[in-house]
Amino acid sequence: SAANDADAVKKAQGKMDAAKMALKKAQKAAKASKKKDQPKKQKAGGKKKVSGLGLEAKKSENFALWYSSVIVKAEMIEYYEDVSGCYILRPWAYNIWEAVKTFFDGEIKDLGVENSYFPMFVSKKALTAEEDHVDGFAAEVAWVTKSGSSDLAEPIAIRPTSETIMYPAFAKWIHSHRDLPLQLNQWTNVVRWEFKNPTPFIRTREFLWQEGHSAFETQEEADAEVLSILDLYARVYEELMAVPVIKGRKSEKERFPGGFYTTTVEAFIPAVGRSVQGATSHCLGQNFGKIFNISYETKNGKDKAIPIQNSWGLTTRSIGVMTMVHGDDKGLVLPPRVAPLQVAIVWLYKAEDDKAQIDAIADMANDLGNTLKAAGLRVKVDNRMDKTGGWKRNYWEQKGVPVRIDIGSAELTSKEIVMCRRDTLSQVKCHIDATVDVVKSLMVSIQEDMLDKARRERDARLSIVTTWDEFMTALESGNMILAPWCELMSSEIWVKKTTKEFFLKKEAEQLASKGEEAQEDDGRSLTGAAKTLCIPFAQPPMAEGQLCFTSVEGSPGLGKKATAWTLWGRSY
Ligand code: 86X
Repeated sequence: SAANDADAVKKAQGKMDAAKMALKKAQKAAKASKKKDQPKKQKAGGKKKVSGLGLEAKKSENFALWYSSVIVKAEMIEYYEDVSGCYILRPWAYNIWEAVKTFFDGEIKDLGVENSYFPMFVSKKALTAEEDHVDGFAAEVAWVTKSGSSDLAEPIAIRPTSETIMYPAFAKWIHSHRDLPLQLNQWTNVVRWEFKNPTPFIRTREFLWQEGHSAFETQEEADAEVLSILDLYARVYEELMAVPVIKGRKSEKERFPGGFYTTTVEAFIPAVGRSVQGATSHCLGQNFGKIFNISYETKNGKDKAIPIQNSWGLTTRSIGVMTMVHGDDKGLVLPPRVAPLQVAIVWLYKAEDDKAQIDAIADMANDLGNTLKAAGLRVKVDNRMDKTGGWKRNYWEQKGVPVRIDIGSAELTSKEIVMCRRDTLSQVKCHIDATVDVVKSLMVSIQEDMLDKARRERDARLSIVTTWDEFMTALESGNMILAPWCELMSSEIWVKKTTKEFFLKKEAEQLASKGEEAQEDDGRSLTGAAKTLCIPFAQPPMAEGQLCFTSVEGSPGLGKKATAWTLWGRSY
């Protein structure tokens, strides 16, 4: 049957995933053992080359390998060989998620939102009650079909999102206008069985998120919440993760199908020229309310009305975006607000130092560590005796700790502290008595400078165009594009199709000119269609009579007036 065929295809794909991963693993292992077998090379100047410690690739040369290398070496991710598309979040990553959680959770509570927890299982009947929102996603739903060896009476889905789980309860709780607003949130995992190639944090089959669901009497209240939440999402990205985002509304094609309108924060990864949806805040209107029979008696005591609902979500994808934006060829670079550790103190001694000298150095490092901790900073003194100073420096660099302080004999006598900034790799010096103040102000400047730098890099890759030719040129150089658009869905479909074909053809030509030699996908290839990212809230002025940028022969936008500046790009 067709269902069996589909299952077979899925199985085969799953196997291919597993095979690909096994291959990668084997290649990695081979590389590693080769390295081990090779004698350590001596660099000119007599300095030993740090072997097995550096990243396997440069960000600008092989982005995909660079990224997996960064997240593994920073100890954020452990690959989970058992099930493809799933990854272990190690404490270094989970700590970052907790920082996001602490901030966001506090802010939504101030808005009147309460936390709760709903089951992760949902019947087919409930899941598919609202057809529009399942239509495009049905293939991604994971089902539990057995307990032990016996089939369940009905297969049960694992939540891909919880609208259909929560709203039957909303119907029980909402009777009167006095029951509104109802604003609930939950911090959970969700499962979406995707078949596009998985990328840790960015596209995974299970991920962590918060999902907020609310119901209001008026459209105005719902609109206000959509925007307050979107603002919090922008703050998570910009103020915590130092990643600039563009706020806007999704096009008809890209909005949540079960909803009324969708707002989004969009980020950009300059290294690959790809944009990425940061988080979404939807107004669902009365659509779900009608289907799940949510209604209330209005203030006049006679009429029944259906509340206006919202839903909104932010996921662990944000950690991947931050890593991709800020990481460099030495590893992860963390903004101080979310860094699990803000300062790493490494102490070093020389072969000629005696025990008393070593103890004094260690004491100085630990005393300084305690002073910084007492001032509220997140600090670790690296007291490991089995590792060299060079190894430790490299270790904290790979983990992205914003500031590193090295303490040795020189510092013991001079009482001068050298702080190394992870973001710029530059040094700041001060007397030991000023360390708390200097580190505290460094935290503020690193946070600001990282956002500024990311914003400059993003802005340099944002093209503002008015014609189709300019659009294609900008797209070919991997830029995000702001263009005057007619907002017709047929036009967006046309752009998607045209750009997809263009880049497929180009890629085929490049392959042909290079011969049969297989090309490794290094994550920088410019294939992929362009789509709308959002219609930014911040709209530049539109020239009188401005035509749509797709106003060319063969396009549905031919001769159409532009109604909004719209952001386009290739996305994750
Ligand atoms: C869309 C909508 C919405 C609450 C959010 O974006 C934020 C938090 N939910 C989620 N969406 C689906 O509705 C969906 C449904 C099914 Cl059945 C599925 F398999 C995957 C889905 N993915 C996204």
